[in-house]
Amino acid sequence: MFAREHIEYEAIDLPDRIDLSDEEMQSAARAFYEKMKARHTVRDFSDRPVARAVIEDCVRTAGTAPSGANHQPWHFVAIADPAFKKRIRDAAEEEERRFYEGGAGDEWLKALEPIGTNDSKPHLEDAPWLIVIFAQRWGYFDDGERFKNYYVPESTGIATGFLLAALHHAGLVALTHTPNPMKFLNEMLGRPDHEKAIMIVAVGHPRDDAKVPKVAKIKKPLNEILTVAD
Ligand code: IYR
Repeated sequence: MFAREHIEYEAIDLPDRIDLSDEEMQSAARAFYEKMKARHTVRDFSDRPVARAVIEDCVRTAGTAPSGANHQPWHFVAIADPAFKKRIRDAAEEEERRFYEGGAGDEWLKALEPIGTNDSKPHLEDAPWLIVIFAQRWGYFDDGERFKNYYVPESTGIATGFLLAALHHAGLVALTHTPNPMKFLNEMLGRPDHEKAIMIVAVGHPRDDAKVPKVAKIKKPLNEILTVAD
């Protein structure tokens, strides 16, 4: 996407300035916390469809994330085609069988016990959409010359966070899924070798009887996650 004329520094006035009073700021911060606190990772999806335009806007939001040198080293593949979803499920379950049969090692499997995961991944077919996030090790100028990307895991991680927040804000639920290894996704989705799949996000509406692991709702208190020097 980068043309060479975009690689010189030019400043513009800050657009979209937000000017809240201290009180408004406090209530905005609290309201957003309350909103995000109500996000749950859900694996039981209903068959209610989700419009493509909603997925597109959520990916647009992900694409606004900050990134190393603004290279935006990500690509999203959104899949609704049932045949495609089945192929992804079959391949992911094959990987997962190896993982849960011991490939993960005892400590990792023990850590997953309270989450209740196993090698069965019906959500990869049940969810109306799967969004696969690819991280790009390098990019290309318009003229085809290759350039290096920086802070790729950090940048794609932030974009994925934006995506999850956008999906939640749109009233959807999601499940982050990380089959290991994920190389099969490049071939299946026709993505080039310099891209690395980092996550599959299953997206949709929760089933009426959807459950979440009880422990998932225990979040560390602020004094454990924040140290203040003021
Ligand atoms: N990739 C596996 C295992 C897994 C790993 C972690 I760390 C989790 O928090 C949950 C699952 C799977 O998706 O089941």
